[in-house]
Amino acid sequence: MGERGSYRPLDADSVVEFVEPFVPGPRESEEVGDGNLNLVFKVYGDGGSSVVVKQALPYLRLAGENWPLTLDRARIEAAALEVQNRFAPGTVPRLIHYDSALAAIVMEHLERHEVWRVGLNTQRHYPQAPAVVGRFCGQMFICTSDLGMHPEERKKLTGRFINPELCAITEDLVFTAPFIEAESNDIEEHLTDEAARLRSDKVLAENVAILRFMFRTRAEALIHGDLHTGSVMVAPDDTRVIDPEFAFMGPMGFDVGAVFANLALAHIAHRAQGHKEFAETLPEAADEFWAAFTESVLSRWPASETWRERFIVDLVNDAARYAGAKMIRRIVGLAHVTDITDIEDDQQRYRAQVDAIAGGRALLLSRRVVSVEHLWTLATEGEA
Ligand code: SR1
Ligand code: MG
Repeated sequence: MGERGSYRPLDADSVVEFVEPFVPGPRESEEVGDGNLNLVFKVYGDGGSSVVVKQALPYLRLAGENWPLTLDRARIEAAALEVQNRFAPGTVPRLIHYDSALAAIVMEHLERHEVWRVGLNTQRHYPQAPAVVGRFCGQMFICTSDLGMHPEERKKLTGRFINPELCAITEDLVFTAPFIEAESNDIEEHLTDEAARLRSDKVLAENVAILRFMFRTRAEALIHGDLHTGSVMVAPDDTRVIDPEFAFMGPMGFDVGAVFANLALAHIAHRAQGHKEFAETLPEAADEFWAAFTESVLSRWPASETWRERFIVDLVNDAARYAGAKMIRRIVGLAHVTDITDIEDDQQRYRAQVDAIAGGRALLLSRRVVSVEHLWTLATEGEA
């Protein structure tokens, strides 16, 4: 198995054969993929051993075979896991094997973990998670940017992470489609007017075009590229960032903005449902994420370099705008978030959707965001 040209989608039987070198038999498998793109199997072997196998399909799982998608994303994910394990050890799953012909990755099975978004939706508190994700970002940004990596090595890294097709998905689904009439948009009927208002706002269109240009051109560091709360696995004593198939050398603010956007969406969703106490844990999570992130960055950067303070303030400002685009796409674009889609009461769901659009819009239209408090107020109150 694994020869060039021998790609075929794995199934419950063939995946068991595929992992033979890594898991002692007898083995059992189950397909558990609930994401938008790939097949994911858990394979259990003798003596309590187990692994996860993630295989790229030649199309987008969410849309079906009429939306073809490169298998190269499995190579990108394996390479990103390797680099993340090197620079941010303990914060991502261990990479066990990558098979290029099958576009499949064998990795550590995080048995005790659940997806952070699922934990947030069910009001389970994981107090360590925000700081681990903050440190993950800080370590990756310093170690893979010109701030911490030799320029020649960084340029080679850039070559390894050319990821045009997955970047194109983001350019389209985050920065373009939600702001125009697009077939891919998924708009609940009661949001027809709000979505039309977004499409007719010329200043918004201008700001989002600038943001898309920044996303396309700022090869600052190896970013995760899709760092929402569904890309984090949590246990009471352990947190791991998963799913780096969108990784490329891009703007740091995009990952930071993704974390803020998803915490803000969780807050807005719980607030709309009257879960006051849990909603109030989310601004704290945002603060903890940011404190760990800045601590991680500043501790690796000599204090004599005074521009580091300016760098951090500029980063919040970038992150605020990216967060705005990300919030809006999760309401009127393709691929919504269960924080909001799972709200069964129509009035509460509508409230959350309208608040998320207002937050996203306020972030995208803001002139200059200089602190996380400012960012959070815009995101969750829709104004400064
Ligand atoms: C078409 S794939 C939809 C979304 O799923 C991923 O998680 C990314 O966020 C992407 O935009
Ligand atoms: Mg993903």
